[in-house]
Order: sequence, then C-alpha cells, then structure tokens
Amino acid sequence: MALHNEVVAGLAARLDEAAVAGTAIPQVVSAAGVSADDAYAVQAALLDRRLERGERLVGLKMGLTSRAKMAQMGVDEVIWGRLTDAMAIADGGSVDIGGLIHPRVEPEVAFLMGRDVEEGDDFASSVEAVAPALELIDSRYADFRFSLPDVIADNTSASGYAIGPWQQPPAGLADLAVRLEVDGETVESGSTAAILGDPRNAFDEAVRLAARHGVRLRKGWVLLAGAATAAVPLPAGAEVRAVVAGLGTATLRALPGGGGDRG
Ligand code: 0L1
Ligand code: MG
Repeated sequence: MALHNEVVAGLAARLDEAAVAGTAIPQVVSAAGVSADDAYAVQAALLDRRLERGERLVGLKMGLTSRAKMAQMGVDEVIWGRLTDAMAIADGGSVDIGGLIHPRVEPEVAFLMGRDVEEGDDFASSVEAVAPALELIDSRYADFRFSLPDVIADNTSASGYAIGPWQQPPAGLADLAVRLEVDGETVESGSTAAILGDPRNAFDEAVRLAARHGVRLRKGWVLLAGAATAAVPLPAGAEVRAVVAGLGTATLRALPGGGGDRG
C-alpha cells in the first residue's frame, strides 16, 4: 500500500529537522511501519527540502556495499542515497562537524559520469573518471542504530564527501589496497574488493536500483561506490586521508565548529 503523502512529508520533516539541529531522533520510520521500498519516497521528500533551500542534486551514493555491513543489517541488497552540492567538501579542505550528531568517515571510490546513463548502459561507456574519496556519514538516529527502512529514509546517513584527483578509469579496480589514515596513522585498511567484489559492480547496482524509483545518473554526476573499510568516528580537529593504491588520496580536516569548505 502506497504511503500517504502527509506521512511521507512528516517523516521527512523529522529527519531534516534532526539533521539541521544536529539532534538525534528515535527510529520514527520503522515505528510508522514503512517498508524499505516506501522509505525511498521519504528520502525523496527529504531531498526536496534540501532543494527548496537552494541545494542542487549532483549525484548518488551506494551504501551497505560490503558483505559484512549487509550481514550486520540482515539484508542482501545494497541501498542508495542522494548527494547534493552542499555536501561536497573540497579535497584538502575542512568541514565543520560542530553541528553533526556522531560523524563517522569511510574511504571510498568515486565515479564521474561522462553521459546521461540509461538502464543497460555499462561502466566503460558511462564513467569518464575515477577518484579516491572520503565519505562523511552521520546517522540522524540515536546511537547510530536503525533498521533498513530507517536508514534508507535518512538518505543512507549521507552527510558529506571529499573527492581526490579525477583520472581516467584504470584497467582494473577490483583489488586496490585502501588505507584510512587519521592524523597520519592508519586506522583501517582493506581493499576495493570489499565494495561488491569490484567497485564497478556498484555502478551496475546504482543504475538498476535507482531506476526502480525513476532516478537516472546524469552527465557530470558523481557516484560514491561504497566503503572499502569500516567507518570510524571522526574526531574534531583530525585530518583524515583515504589512500587508494594507484588512485591517490582524498583528504579532509574536521573542524570543531565554525567555518569549513562545504558546497
Ligand atoms: O555509506 C554507507 O555505507 C552508509 C550506509 C548506511 C549505514 C551506515 O550509516 O553505516
Ligand atoms: Mg559510504
């Protein structure tokens, strides 16, 4: 049964207000009996609120792309969310985390679309560049705890992202070593293989899953393919770097409040 518009708008308002105020809320979406599929309607309404404030939709992100995260949530499918220009953090720049609830950061791989992508289009003909990236996530739910519909509605915990230098897609992306450094110390290490076996599979999943909701990757959009390691808490004052073998680095600094290079 389709969700009533007022329910969708009310849940989107709760999530948006939590993000703007930096205050955690309970799992209101699952409490309202919303399915994972219907939760995408709440996510779309949440995006509309950002667009009404002047933000632009500039891409998509994939979440729960590692088998470990899927198993943790008891699901066998990845999820996706939306990226706006206001979430972007300049590579090497800073982000104000003073207004966030419990920020975490994870190393990713980003793709740049070279054309409008239709269902059935493949990675090679659609993706014009690849880059190392950092994703800043911040669940709006208390204790970073949620069910699948909750996290989908909450735009898959999206909060920010920094993208390193773009380059032509290399021949292979399936098993590149990845390190996450905080203040020069490696805190997580892994491989791009953790992203659905090969990050290029995240492109196929993004095309397939977003199309179910009428969303298509557009020329110039970014796609964050997913995390190559576990996310770690982001302490104020820290400098964080994702190091992806063969691709380079993406860096951001977390400020305790005031300033920052977003958008
Ligand atoms: O980008 C991600 O994989 C996050 C997906 C949502 C789950 C979480 O917040 O850990
Ligand atoms: Mg992520």
